[in-house]
Amino acid sequence: NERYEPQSIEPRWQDRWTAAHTFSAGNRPGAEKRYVLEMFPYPSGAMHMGHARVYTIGDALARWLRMRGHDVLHPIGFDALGLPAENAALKDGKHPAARTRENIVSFRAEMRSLGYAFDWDREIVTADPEYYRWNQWFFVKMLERGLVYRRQGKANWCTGCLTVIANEQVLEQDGQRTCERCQSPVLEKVIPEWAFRITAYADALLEGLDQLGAWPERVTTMQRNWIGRSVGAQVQFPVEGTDRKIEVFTTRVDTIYGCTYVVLAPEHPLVEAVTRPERLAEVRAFVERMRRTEAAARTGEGAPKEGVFTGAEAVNPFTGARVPVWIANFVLAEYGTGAVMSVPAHDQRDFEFARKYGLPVRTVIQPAHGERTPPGDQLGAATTEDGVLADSGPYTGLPSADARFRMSADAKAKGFGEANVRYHLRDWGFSRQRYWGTPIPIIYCPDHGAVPVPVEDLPVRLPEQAIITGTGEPPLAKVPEFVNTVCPVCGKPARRETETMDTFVDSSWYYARYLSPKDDRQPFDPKLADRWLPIDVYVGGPEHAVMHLLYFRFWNRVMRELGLVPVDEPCKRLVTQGIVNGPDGRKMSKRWGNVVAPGPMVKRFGADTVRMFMLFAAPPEKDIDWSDEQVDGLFRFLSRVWRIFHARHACFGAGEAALGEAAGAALELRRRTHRTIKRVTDGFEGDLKFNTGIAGLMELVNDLYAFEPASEPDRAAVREALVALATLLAPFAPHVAEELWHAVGGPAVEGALLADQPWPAFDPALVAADTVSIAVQVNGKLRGEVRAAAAATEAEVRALAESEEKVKGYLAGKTVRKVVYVPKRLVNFVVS
Ligand code: ANZ
Repeated sequence: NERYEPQSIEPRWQDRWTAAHTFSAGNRPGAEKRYVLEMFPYPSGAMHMGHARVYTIGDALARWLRMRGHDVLHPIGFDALGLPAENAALKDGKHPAARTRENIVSFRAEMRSLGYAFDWDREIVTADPEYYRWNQWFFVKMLERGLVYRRQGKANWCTGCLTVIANEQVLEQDGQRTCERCQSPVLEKVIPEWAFRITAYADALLEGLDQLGAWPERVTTMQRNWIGRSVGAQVQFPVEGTDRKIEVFTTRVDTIYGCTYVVLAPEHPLVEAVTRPERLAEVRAFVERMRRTEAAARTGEGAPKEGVFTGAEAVNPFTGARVPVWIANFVLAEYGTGAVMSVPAHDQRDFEFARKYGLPVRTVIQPAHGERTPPGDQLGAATTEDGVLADSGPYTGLPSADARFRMSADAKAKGFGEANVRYHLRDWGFSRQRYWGTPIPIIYCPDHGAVPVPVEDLPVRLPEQAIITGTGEPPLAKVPEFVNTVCPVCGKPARRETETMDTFVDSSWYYARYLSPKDDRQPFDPKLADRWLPIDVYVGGPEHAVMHLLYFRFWNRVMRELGLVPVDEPCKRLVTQGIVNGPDGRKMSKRWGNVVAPGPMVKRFGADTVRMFMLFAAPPEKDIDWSDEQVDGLFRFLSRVWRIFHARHACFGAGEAALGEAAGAALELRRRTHRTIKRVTDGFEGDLKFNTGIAGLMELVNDLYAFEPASEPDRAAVREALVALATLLAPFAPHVAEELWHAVGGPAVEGALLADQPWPAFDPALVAADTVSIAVQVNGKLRGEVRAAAAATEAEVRALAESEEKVKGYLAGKTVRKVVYVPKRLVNFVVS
């Protein structure tokens, strides 16, 4: 066929790969393993361009690694449980199970049509009881280890989703707290909930980041900040006239001589106890008002500082000074001890508050060099840097860091404080008052309390016939057949837990389930984990930096303690891909009417063109704009590739033996071929730069068009270029690559597939820095030719020429009288 018609060739190769089980993991037992994973899709809607991009990136890599001889695991599955499917059900009444089933069918078809090299035999769907059963199993194991507990927690209540959501799912912007999923306001609500003790791993997760050198720094930094380790001290301030003590957490105990007041969070348990009777009414009114104000509006940077005096005084244990006790909006009950010592001279928030309420400001830190900080009453803003202590009793003159160390030790010795470490990371509350999730395997017995379901009895199945109301009451509570059960301990009537698990539980360990997806005795086979883990390359969106990517690191550590996995960190290298915007440069969205779906594009241009666009538009990390012209350009490129194979079919039979004789333009073509092999290979190693590799292929194709073969060595050079071109295209445009590789006579063996072939090696000599051919004359007559580096010196060229076989004879026994040298052109020996 003269015309490139992807629609007529692509399905054929997809069938061939499937029939041959080409992408089954484990079929190269002797080879080094590589585990390439893309974040699995959430099938709440149809496949979009963002999916096409992430899977194309991972696929190119997986295909390339196979060609490099590795045993590659490249699985796929569906993250099927969770809120979006349930929210959609509220709108149109379609059962989430039916919706996800349908969407999965269309996802599979689209993924197949894009030619992804997935090992489909390992597909998992988290909504299957065979999968979520193991979520429940992990829950029970973690409960046994004290890593799961029930708490009376302040939870983030989404007013749209009507369920609790994790801290990580709350967006904070301009003093507004909204749900990342539905953009509704998020309120705080006190409710009982189940939580994972991820904070027990705070240090481990922090230290583990040091092993993740191949993760984008942006992501590790976000995780570091999210864990938020603060080294400081806890100090107790006795409250005058009572036996109560206010304990504060500070990272700057070196400033304590400048403490001029103490502040409690409005929710602090001591508020009522310390407030003087005459101030109680005012304090209560303030506290009540703060309860109704969203946390972000209270504590955001720009939020006005507000407070109320309790009438009480506390004693600074270092100085004996009495300072007033206030309550203020900017102190959080959940962080530290819920109380702070305020040092307005050296903390900006405290400074603004002090100025507003006329509280004293005392400078106690001076810069080590340079201009002195004025006394408190003349300060325009807090000076927050470390320095040298001033007006600080026995500590005066010490540098801040030394002072912190000594003061913590002294506090400890005197019994009013100690050094302390605090984290911003909170435990992971994972109870959801929703239907479409893993049922939490707990039974409430009147006599035995919360009893875990014995692991033999798992799974606790999600009933099909739940009524999804969206009222905030768990839908499972309205299914009596589900709720009513018996206590596993005593057999008396009991009730099941009706909450379900956060969908992030599903994605916390799915990468390990792929190892033995049908295992019904254990979550996965630990022996296979020994072979396949960690994930070598994980591709997914940067928006998962602190949710999924932190949870799965946590879960992996728990799995290691359970003896299931051999490594602390689940994933060596992370690639975070950029967004695919619409042609107008805006994020694709129904709202802008700029959505381009992959399905119709594949129908129109073929999968190979869509894949090429995804990889050529920019390196994986960068955002790209969908561009019809560029897509069209890539289609034209593949058509050009197609036509040059047809135009040069006379070269297909050329023997390799003639390659060595290629000279002149044919040699230049060979050099281009080998340089292209190097360039495409480099694009896979180190930083992923598929785009420059593809640009190299374009140049190679141009050179092929420009070269008319006339001799057997010429034809051999063309054939070499064509075979390389097809092979190098294989990770990017695998269908057309197979087709052309077979055409040029690639397969040495019947039934061979390009996808299985070794990746080509380049000849370093042909790749070396530019060379030039230099004519060698003896007494003005052409006697030979040498190739030298373009940058070679006269002496080097002369040495090369003298050792050239054909020239040697003319020089033998003669005396060289003179050498004429024209750089990059000619060397002439004048002899007698
Ligand atoms: C006195 C002080 C003086 C502070 C100074 C800072 C500068 P990170 O680094 O985030 O851990 N703080 C402590 N608990 C708080 C709470 N529950 N709500 C609001 N603020 C709280 O921050 C620790 C610092 O934040 C602590 O150190 C405390 O203020 C404040 F020149 O104590 B500092």
